[in-house]
Amino acid sequence: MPRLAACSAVFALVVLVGYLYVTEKQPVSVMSAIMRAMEGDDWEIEDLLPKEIGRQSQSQREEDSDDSYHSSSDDDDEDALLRPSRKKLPSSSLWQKYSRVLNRASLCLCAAVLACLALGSAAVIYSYRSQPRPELHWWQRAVIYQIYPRSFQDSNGDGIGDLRGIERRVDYLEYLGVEAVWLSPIFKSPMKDFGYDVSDFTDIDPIFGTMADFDSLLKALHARDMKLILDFVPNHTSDQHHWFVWSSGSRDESNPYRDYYVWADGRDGGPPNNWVSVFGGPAWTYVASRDQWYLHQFLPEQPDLNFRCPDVRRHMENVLRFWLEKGVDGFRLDAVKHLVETADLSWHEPPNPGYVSDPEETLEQYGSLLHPCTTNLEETHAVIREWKALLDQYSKKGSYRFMITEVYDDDMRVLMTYNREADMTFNFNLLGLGSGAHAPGNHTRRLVESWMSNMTDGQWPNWVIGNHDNHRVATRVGPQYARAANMLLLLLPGTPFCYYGDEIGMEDARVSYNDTKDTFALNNPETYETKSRDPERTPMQWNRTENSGFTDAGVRPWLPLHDNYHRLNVQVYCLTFINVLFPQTQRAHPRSILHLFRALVELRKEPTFLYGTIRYFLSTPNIFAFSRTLRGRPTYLVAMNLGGKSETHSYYSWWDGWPREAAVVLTSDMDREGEMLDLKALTLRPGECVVVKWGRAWN
Ligand SMILES: [Ca+2]
Ligand SMILES: [Ca+2]
Repeated sequence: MPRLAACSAVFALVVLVGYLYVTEKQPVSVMSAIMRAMEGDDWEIEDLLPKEIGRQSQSQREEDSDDSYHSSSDDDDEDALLRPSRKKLPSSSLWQKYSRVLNRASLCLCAAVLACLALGSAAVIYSYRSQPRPELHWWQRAVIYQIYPRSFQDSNGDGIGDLRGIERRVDYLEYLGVEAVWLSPIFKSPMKDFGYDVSDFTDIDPIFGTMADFDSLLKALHARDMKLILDFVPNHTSDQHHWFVWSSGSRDESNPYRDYYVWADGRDGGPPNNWVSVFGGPAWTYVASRDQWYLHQFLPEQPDLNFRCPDVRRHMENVLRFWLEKGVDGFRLDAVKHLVETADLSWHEPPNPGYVSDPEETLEQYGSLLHPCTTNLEETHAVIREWKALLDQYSKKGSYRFMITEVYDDDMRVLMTYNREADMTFNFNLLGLGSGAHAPGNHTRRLVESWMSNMTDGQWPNWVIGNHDNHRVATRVGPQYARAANMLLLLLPGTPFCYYGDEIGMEDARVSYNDTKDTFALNNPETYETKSRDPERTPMQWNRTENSGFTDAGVRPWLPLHDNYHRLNVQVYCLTFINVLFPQTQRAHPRSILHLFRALVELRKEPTFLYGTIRYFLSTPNIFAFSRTLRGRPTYLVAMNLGGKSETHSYYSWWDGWPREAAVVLTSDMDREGEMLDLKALTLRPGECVVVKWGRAWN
């Protein structure tokens, strides 16, 4: 619309100037002619015509006068004496007709010019007047902070984080500005997969505390207007869950839990089919008491529930109701694409033609097969839709109950199907973020664009740069790019998910095999370092004291701390000469990554970032730049250099209304705020990201 307005105005001006030019550059005569016409006065064509034509016209009229006007009245003669230069044209003259036509045409033209100017002005005003914006849900406005409970804060000196510890850090969460917290599983569990093997879905594991501790934490978060999202792990239970204990006891019809899990008879002395576990090796384990095999798409200690059994569906719905009644604000649904399997358990899964085997792997790998029998079945989608409907019932009671699903899949159509069924499905595209020499600028644009362009109307985007199953972003992209990665996370359209510690740039710790706790890694001793998820799960680095404030001094934390915790922590002392004399904490240090994160959280509250559209302005092998625009609000340009060398580009664009200079709002090093940057030649250092803005709010 601004472009339409500008075009209208420019068109009007061009027409006006052009018209004035052909009228022998005599704007005064044009205006005076208009005024005379409006006053009903007579006027001459010479006023409007070029001089040659005017002179020709004059001589013609004199000839005509000799021939035809010799009998004009005395009054006319007197009038002619009074106004000798403005003799009337003969009524039959071609020039008179021409003058009338031109007279009317000029009036119409002037009216059109004025109309165009008015239209242009109105369009400009309209385009900059903001329209009412829809009310966003809390999960659309919030920065959601993922806490891995074992590693956030220990309160009782056993070296393992717990609920009371998290409550002790609620002030920190409020300080960060995050408005929702997602807790990885806290339910009763033998911890073979650290809480993702649940033995009681409606009780708290003693390692994390009690139900009273949970109630207290929920109350503390709500008191600060923060929401709590729980992990819901529906695909499987622990093999210690009483359902499985009963189910594996016998296959007699008298056993009420007989069909709670996916049981099948063996084939040729082996498992029922060729299915492989996500963690490697067969997805089936034999149980002698039933003389049958049970399915586990993950660890053998995580038997898959049978979602074709109505009682299982009913029980799992009741689990959701239990926590909803307690006031929990939402759920993250774990591994949902694995929920339902084919009814015929004799089917084999086909080999993956694109799989390249690794000679070091001792177990058959999940990637060696395609998985049409165990993932993304229509019945799975039906279950998810049922749960969404259940949450919607509770949403009507006054607070929205949020649901996000976890699905790792390469097919964007599959992901968008899940995205429509829940409020969102996780967008893991940015886990593929790169840096340095591998064209990370263009690559980042592709990662962002592929999600945004595949969403349909009404869907809401989200972004993840780290979680408990993937190496930390500062390790993946390099510490010098961690700030830019956080800026990308918080300034793209949609909801950002921040993994604990990424706000201070925590890095993967090196965990020896002897210290390794992740069963996935322990099952693959030869390749444990590539498999282990322990490095991204090490304790939160709060300060530089022993154990970094995570647990008491002298206690052995459940995983070793990263040895950089002395210099990289929430309350770090910067060991420069100045700071030795005047110690500063990261919280106090005005340019720390922690302060950058908080500034980003604040900046994200600007309506342009909450509601505005994204436009991909520039991507090169090193640079990714996008703008965020919202009618009636300032426009922002976010430009980052994810490559290995400095690059200078022009970000000026007259056509888009982008100025030559714009004010810096924020930079990754927080050192240029308030400066005016020359957008015609903006240089970005490796890892540098700048946010500039122009325009002003019209409401
Ligand atoms: Ca503890
Ligand atoms: Ca399943």
